[in-house]
Amino acid sequence: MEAVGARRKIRIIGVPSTWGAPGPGARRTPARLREAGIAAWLADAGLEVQDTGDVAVAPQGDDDFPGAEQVARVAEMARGVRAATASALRDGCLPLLIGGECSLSIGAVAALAAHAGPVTIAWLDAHGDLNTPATSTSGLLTGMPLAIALGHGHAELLAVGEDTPRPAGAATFLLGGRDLDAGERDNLAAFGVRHIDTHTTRAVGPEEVTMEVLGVPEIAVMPPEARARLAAADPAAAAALAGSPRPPVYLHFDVDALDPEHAPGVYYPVAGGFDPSEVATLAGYLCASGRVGVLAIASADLERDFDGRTIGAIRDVVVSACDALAMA
Ligand SMILES: [Mn+2]
Repeated sequence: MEAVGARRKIRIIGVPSTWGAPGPGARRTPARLREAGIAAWLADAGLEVQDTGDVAVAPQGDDDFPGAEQVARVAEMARGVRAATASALRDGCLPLLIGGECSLSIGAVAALAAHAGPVTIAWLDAHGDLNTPATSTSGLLTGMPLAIALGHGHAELLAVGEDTPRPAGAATFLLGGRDLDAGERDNLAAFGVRHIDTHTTRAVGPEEVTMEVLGVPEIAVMPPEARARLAAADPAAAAALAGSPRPPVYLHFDVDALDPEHAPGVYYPVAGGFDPSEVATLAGYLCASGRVGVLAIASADLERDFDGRTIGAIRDVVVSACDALAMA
C-alpha cells in the first residue's frame, strides 16, 4: 500500500535502436523527445519522474540498411530492454519506453509478463507488425514484433521471452491498423488477434473500445470518484469488480497510428489514421484503469517532422496518458 499522497513514479527508458528499421531516424527520437521536454510533461501531470538514460545498443551506420546481423542485434537490444524494464517494475516505477522502432516491445512484453503474468496488449499502429520470416517480403524485423510477442518468429527473438507466459490472441488488440500485408491478415486470423480499426473506433466510441480491451464491464473504466460512489451504492457490483481478473496492459503507441496530417514524422505514413485527440482519449481511458504496466512510444522518425507537428501530437498523447496515470 502506498502512502497517502505518494506520487506515482514513472521512469523514462530510451531505446535508440533502429536495427530492425528501414532508416536511422528513430534512433535519434529518445534524444529529440528529451530535448522537447518529455520529463517536464510527465512532471506537470503530477508524476514523479526518473530518467535512467538509454539502453545500450550496438552502433549502426546511418547508411546501413539492417543486414544479416539484424536478428542478433535486435535480440541484444531486446534483452537490454527487458532488463531495464524489469528493474523499473521492481522499483515500483511505471516504465515509459521511448524508441527506437517497434522491436523494443519484444523485451518490454517479456519483462511485464515475468513481473505480473500474462499481459493484455493494446497495440496502436497503422501496420499489423504481424509478419513472420515466412510472410515478410522485406525481412525487416520492425514488421514482426507483434507476431513475436505471440510466439511466432525468429527463434533468437522468441528466446528473449521464452520463460514468460505469452499473451492470448484474444487479449491482443491491434488498434487503428490499416496497412496489413496479405500474410499479416492471415496471421491476424490464425493468431486470433482482435482488430479494431479507426472507423470502428469512431463508430463505437473510445469507452467501448476501452471496455473491449480491458475485458471488463463499464464500472471498471469509470474515473476513481465515480467508482467509489458506485461501490458505496452497490457493494455487490463493487465486489464483483474487485474479483474480476485484472491482467496488466502493455500499451504500445507506434506513432504511425496517427494520421500523417498530424504526424508526418514516421517511416511509413498511411492515410486514414487517428487524430491525436482520439489516441489521447483512448490512452487516457486505458491508463485510468490503473492496469497499464508499461507504456511505449515507437517508430517516430522525427527527422521527417519538419514543423514540430509530430512532437506536438506525441505530447498530446503522453500528457493525456500521464494525467490519467496520476489519478488512477
Ligand atoms: Mn509498428
